[in-house]
Amino acid sequence: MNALAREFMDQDPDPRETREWVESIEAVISAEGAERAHQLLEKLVDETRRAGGHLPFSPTTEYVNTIPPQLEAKSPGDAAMEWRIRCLIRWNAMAMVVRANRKPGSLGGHIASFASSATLYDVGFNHFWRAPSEDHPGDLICYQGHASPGIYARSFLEGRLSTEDMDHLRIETLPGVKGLPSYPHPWLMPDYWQVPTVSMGLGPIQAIYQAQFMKYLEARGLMPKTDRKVWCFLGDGECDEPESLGAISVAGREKLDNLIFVINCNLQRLDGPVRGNGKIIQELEGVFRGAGWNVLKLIWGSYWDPLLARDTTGVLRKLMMETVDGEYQACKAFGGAYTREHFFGKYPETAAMVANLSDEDIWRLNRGGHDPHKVYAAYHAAVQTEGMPTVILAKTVKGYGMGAAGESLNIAHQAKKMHQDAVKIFRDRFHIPIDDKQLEGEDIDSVPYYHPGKDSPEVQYMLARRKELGGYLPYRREKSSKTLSVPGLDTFDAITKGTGEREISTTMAIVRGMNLLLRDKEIAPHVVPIVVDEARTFGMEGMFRQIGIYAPGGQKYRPQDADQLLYYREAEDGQVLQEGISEAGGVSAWIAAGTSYSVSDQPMLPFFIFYSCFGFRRIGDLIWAAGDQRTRGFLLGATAGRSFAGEGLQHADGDSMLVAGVVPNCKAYDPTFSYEVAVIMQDGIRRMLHEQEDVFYYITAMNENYTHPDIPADCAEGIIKGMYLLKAGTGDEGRGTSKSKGKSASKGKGKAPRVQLLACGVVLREAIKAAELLEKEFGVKADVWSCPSFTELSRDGFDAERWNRLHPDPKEQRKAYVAQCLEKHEGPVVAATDYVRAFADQVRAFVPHGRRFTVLGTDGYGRSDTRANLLDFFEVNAHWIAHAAIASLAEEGVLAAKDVERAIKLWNLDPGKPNPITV
Ligand SMILES: Cc1ncc(C[n+]2csc(CCOP(=O)(O)OP(=O)(O)O)c2C)c(N)n1
Ligand SMILES: [Mg+2]
Repeated sequence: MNALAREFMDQDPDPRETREWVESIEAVISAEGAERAHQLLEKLVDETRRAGGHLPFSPTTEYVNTIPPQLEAKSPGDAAMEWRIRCLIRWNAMAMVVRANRKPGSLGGHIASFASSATLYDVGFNHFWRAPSEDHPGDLICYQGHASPGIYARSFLEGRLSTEDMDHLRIETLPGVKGLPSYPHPWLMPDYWQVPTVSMGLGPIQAIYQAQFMKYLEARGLMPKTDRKVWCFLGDGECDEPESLGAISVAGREKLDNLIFVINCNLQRLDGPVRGNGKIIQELEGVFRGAGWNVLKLIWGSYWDPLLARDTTGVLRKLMMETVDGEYQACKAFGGAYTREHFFGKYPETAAMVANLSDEDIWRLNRGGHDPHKVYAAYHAAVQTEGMPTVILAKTVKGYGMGAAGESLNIAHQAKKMHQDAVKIFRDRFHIPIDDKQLEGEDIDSVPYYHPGKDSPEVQYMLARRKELGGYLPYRREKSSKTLSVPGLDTFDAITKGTGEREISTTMAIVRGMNLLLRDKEIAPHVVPIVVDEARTFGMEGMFRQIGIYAPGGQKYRPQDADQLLYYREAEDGQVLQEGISEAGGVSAWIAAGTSYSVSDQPMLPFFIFYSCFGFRRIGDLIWAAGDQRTRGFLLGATAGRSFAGEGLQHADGDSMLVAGVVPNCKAYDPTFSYEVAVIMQDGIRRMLHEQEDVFYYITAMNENYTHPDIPADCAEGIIKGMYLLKAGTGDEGRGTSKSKGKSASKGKGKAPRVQLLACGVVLREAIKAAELLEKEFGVKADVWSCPSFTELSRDGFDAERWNRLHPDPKEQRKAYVAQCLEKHEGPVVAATDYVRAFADQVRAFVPHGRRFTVLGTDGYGRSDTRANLLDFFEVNAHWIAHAAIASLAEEGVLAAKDVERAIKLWNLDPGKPNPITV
């Protein structure tokens, strides 16, 4: 809206006429209801627009609750009882953190966040959230990570956690001790936490795709249709993360009415106010409404209702709208008298409204998120909403109840210590029956936990509520009740057999592998191919027609290519998840599918294929979250490696294999031949679906086309462990006597010089060529090892090394697999990959003692060119590998410096060429 239009809108040239219109609509509301009034207004707006009045209407509404008091659903609960329970939970959550910080080491933890959201959680636990049971698949709750002390405190009252457990907050390394992670980590509490959330933004984006996947399972007939929901709690500061809001339009577009966001708008983040000079609730209202969400503002508690009812002129509402969050925060920090003067005092009318209230009364005017009645009404409306997701914007006070120790103070987030005076005030405020004597001193014992006993009415009430709602929460299912039988390697015959003359890429081999699975009756329905607008790039468009693209509501248009065999088929029960250009969305969908065995007791087999450069590098944190929550499935990094001939620079991934290797339960492979792909896939499916191991796979796929040999005998175990002998250097005849041109600086007769070449991915084929060159030009015999996983090799090696340090008895000593392989094959070792040197260098320590180890890799910025030129530029092609082999033989004294010089000349290597990492 331009300034002129705004001015026009702000002035009222004819208040009488305005009044008449308002009265008319009031009459409609009282006679026919608000919906009819809404309908009439829409009609009027349409008419105005048709006449050229294209003024946009505000996406925001007044700064008051969306649900008016007369439409609030009433809670069936015992309000007094629930208040007492909440007080106990608040106390124990505070005690947990304060005690942890009175121990040596001051272990940290958070009080203020849960203090602001206690009511939001309690109403959910008492009335809305269903645990999985025979009658219901259960809701999925994403808790705001640093509110976890409050969740533990509830479990403590329920008897699920003991006093000792509570005292083990952030003590997670003591043997035999069940430590409680300060944030939700399924890895550490696998029967409790479901979704790791505290990396800000990851909770919300995961919640959206979990909700999408629940609908997907229903649409495909894999789960019955139910009213289960995904509830996601997030902070108002957290909304600044792109991941928090970046996918909300997906939820709006797909009408995910099984999704509810509760944003705890305590107006503060870590450093200070979220929007000191604005209003975060209004901002979020506009954003979510624009994305097609049902927005429920929950700003004011019941004590405000009489004041708002008396606000016939709208001046209080105007004041509410004008006041910025920084000022609202100050009101809660400085109390009733301050609020009277600085807030209500702004206008005589509002000052008059509170003239009869004491400062105490003004202080008690509560915010919506602290009023269980209002929270209940909002939740009730949210679960009834059809056709759109709901966001509840709940206004709260950060550090509620902490008084001078943190309430509404800028330092609230990090306040984890409370002195005894503050502890006593907290006790009084929440009526905890602990007497002063017990609170003497400043040690751990002077902040005791309080449990009223398992037979107390409070605990009995809590247990009864949870029984009614299907059981305890949080709860995480560790294993699915269903175990799928796994196809044998013979299922993959089509890719374990060689391709003959036909040239294909490993990407094609992987896609073929997926297609073979889609023919397996038992596994097929569980396969979830996930793409982010790159299906065609990777040759997966055949799946569009074959199994369809999931489209809630089905395909409502005739696709442009409808007359073709492989047309773009969208379907309500489509199997492919097409997430558009969003790797964060794709991986979140993959997490949802890969945790479905736990969330829905429905094991699935997701394959998420993406440009490898946009994987670990771009969405690495989500992949860590996937590992933490024991996601099972395949990540496929396509167009992998630095020598990918495409777009250059950051498109050229030279690091994903290295980064994948640091995620503990990620098995990372860089296969070269289609049979290697088959072996890895088959074993992965066995481990994940049959053994139900909590691992996931990262497999790279190349777009380079070449012929693939038949699977050699007995290679499967080596492939899985990370290396096997692919081609032994032939014969053992005397040096210089073979096809070599006798030019080597041979030092006497004897065995031919020998080297070991280790490689993977596209570079393995260069190593094979290098072996031929070495033999032909220098009479050097090279054994070529295919190493699909340097990562697995290094993990095995470090494990053996550690074992040996701890078990010095020679009889108990273990040998790293790399050493076992190489010790029977002599000569220096050269490893080369299409990744940074550090990747293959991981196995250096396990190369048998005294053997020279040279690593070639592709360190540096990527660039575009042909594959051949890139391999040359990064010094990992056959010539550079062969040259490195000659140089290492020379260093060992087996060959001479002039052999190295000859190699340089022979293969046109430029000694003056700058190191690729510098250019
Ligand atoms: C990605 C990420 N960046 C930073 C942090 C550190 N951090 C933890 S809590 C917090 C403030 C959270 O504020 P808000 O979202 O408003 O939550 P509140 O505690 O106020 O409910 C920050 C910055 C984090 N956990 N994750
Ligand atoms: Mg906040």
